[in-house]
Amino acid sequence: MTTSAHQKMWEELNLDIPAHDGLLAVLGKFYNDIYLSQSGRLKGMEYLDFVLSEVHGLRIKELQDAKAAGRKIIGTFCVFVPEELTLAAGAVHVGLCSGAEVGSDKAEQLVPRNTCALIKSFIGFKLARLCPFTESCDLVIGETTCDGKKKAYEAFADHVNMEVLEVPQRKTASDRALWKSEVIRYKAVLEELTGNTITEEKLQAAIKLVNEKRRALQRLNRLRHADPAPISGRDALLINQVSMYDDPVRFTQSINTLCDQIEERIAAGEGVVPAGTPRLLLSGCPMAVPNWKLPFIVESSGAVIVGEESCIGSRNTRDLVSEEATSMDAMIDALVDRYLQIDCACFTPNDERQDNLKTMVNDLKADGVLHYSLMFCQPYEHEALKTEKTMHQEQVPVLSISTDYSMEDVEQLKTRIEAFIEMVS
Ligand code: BJ8
Repeated sequence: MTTSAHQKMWEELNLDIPAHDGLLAVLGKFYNDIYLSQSGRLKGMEYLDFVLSEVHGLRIKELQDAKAAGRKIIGTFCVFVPEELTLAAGAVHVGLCSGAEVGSDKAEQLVPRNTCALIKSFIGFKLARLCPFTESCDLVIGETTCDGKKKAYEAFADHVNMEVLEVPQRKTASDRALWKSEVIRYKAVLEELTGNTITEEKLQAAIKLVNEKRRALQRLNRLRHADPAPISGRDALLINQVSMYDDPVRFTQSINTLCDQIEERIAAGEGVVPAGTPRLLLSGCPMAVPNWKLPFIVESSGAVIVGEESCIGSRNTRDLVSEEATSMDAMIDALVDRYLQIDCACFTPNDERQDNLKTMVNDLKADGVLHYSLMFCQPYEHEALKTEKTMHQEQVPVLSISTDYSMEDVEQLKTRIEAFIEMVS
């Protein structure tokens, strides 16, 4: 991670420079140990390494340049916020990562201690002045998914300019009507903020652009059906994480190039691990940058991760927006329907998640499922029990893990995961 070249920009963003330098140094070391130490990586991963090395550098410079050119930056925490509308309004859409423990002590001034690590992380990053993405945002969009987030946004709104979208908790006709009204409201919010009208042409182009990004990630996921696994779960997770904040056109091109290389590798019968290596599906809460703890433990314990049933994974890429619609109303309907297919644990009932999990286990030829919940995440901790039941019925081994961003439980997790891998082997 570069530290000096962008110092002035970080000062202008009012970051806490010494603390930020310390954060980059730790992240650089962490990345080196977890990512660059892997063998047999594809050439195309160099792009991802570069993007990650410049995550607080060149990407932030691009955001500043976009702002100087009159574009607005929209920060989000959830895959429910329609990126298509953001792009159609000429704004930049970035995910605010929230995958590190840093700043959690400060966050506890605003939210209870028993709040999940992801929420504490985004509040901590802001209060500790450590995230140049958050500081670059003109508007942050929250959503009423879990109780933890929606209450945290009340306190967070004192520190950032924010709007909260109401996401229903069920999927009945009246819930759909509510969600449609929120999508229309988001469109109006964007138009007012940017001063741009979202035309049918612009929205149609944005739908295609975001679909192309999702198609590239779907292609990557399909290639992971191969045995031996052609790419590590760590690298696949990184790709999904970078998809949240990189330029969508550049990202899509790079992932398609990477997929070309993966196809060559599969044709040659090669992989990152030997054929027959235990294959695990990771399922549960999103893993934001730099939350790489669990994949690293799994893949340094003799297994390979072949899929992520998560919002930083297939939950965000599985469904496309229909491209048939051309009128504004029909495109809004297409967006509403696509986003309501998201099987977040915040919904009740949420049986489609269990169905999607079974499909993934079969397609990926997974030997077992690792269900991952962040501690104090009620929705996913509840669904861990449901997932265990489904997998037992399917006779698929499952292990539920509840953890946070600290490193204190690494040895304990390693012991449990090693025993699980031995069992599925
Ligand atoms: S659509 S998964 S991105 S809400 S881990 S903050 S649920 S207490 S992140 Fe999510 Fe949107 Fe759903 Fe996806 Fe709450 Fe749980 Fe914390 Fe969570």
